[in-house]
Amino acid sequence: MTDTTDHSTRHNSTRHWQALDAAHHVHPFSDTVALNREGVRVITRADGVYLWDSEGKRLIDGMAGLWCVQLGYGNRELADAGYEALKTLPYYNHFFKTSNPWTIELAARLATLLPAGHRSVMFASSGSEANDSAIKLIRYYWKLAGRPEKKIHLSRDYGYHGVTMAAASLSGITSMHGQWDLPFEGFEKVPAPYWYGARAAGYGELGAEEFGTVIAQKLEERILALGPDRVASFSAEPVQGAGGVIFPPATYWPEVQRICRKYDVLLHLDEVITGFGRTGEWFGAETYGIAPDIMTMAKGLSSGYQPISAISLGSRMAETIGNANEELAHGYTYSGHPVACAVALRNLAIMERDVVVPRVKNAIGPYFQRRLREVFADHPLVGEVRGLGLIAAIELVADRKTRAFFPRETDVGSHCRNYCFNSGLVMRAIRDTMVLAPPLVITETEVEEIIAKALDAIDRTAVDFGKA
Ligand code: PXG
Repeated sequence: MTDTTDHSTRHNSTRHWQALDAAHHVHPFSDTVALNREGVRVITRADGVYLWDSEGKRLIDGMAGLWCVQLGYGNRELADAGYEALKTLPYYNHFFKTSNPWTIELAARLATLLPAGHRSVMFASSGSEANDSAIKLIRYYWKLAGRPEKKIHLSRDYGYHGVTMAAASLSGITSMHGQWDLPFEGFEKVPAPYWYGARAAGYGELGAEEFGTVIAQKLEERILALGPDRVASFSAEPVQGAGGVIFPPATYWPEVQRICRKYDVLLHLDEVITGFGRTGEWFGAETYGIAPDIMTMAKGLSSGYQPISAISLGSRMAETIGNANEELAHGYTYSGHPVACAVALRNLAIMERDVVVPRVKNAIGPYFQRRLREVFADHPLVGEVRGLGLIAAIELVADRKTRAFFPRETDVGSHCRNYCFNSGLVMRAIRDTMVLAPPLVITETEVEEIIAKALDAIDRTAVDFGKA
């Protein structure tokens, strides 16, 4: 019999939803058996920086969803923009020599915000699709440029670029590969500029600046070993997000750019997390002075209110691909979806009107970073606090002096994360690195609430692991 229940109206039915979820819904990045034993938390509404679950429990969202809700939840203007587009043109495509005003205006507005030379964009619906598209466009570029043998794609350990077959191949988080026999041939990794982990990784006592240069030069060594004629591209996040919130030393990006130019390797910047104000500039490219050949973005483009991503081309790629004189055999049903574009357009307009990005750079970002350091830098369980703008990491370590990590199986990070959830804070654990990336509209009072809850969780964890 068909179930005609309108589930959206069934409030306070946590167990009912948990049972249906367990029976019918497969969760991303989850152990189904373990999850269903525990029962999912059902999030039923959100406003500002807060979420509520079906039991009425309130959580402060220290992760802006999945690093994406720049303007916070419950933004009426974004909802209205989507509703207007839904009523006017809920769907149309760009395949039949057609376009629509929202897609066109979003592309034009992005062109005013993107790094120099980036004047054209292609749309998709997720970060993974954008990165998959970027790899295709890079391969196409080298074919058009008469160098089809350039087919090796370099990226980094701890890189996260998504889950499609190519994006997962680009990713350097090894647990993402085994189940699918990835990476594909031609996807190679170089080390990440993870200075805090340098000693544990056997690099000895290098200072951060020197380490940045040494790691960048590993890229050069790998290009030379593979043969510069075969290397198509280097893909990297300006700041590595899901791999552990890794900030490169100041020496890293200038050296990487020198190397890419020297060997004619295209630089693909993945701005899916760093884009749209996270580090205090519109893009991480500005923060670090990077001039990418191709860039991918998603998440904050619509504050997560609609699934939308974009690939922007620097002048070199745009000119070659734009003048190919043949059909570009790529694009999705939902590329440039009018509703998603309408919401993204309004999101960018609000960010500009309310000077959201300068506030991250000059006011709330510095406040957040200062308070995190004041509260956690000398904590007995904390090895390092690092961050910029509204993204930060707190390393939980076994020994502050030697920078020794806990054995991986101890899973101190998840232990701490569970305390956070119980006290009503969403803070993510990546290995034993506690991570925060709150909505960009967060207030100082809300920052204090996050810090108080995080301190309580880290104090309790310290007691449990004998570090109090
Ligand atoms: N690039 C980067 C830098 C990302 O962070 C993607 C690409 C892929 O985007 P889509 O939209 O296909 O998911 C991401 C996504 C986590 C977590 O646990 C991070 C992401 C996604 C899911 C979980 O930190 N980042």
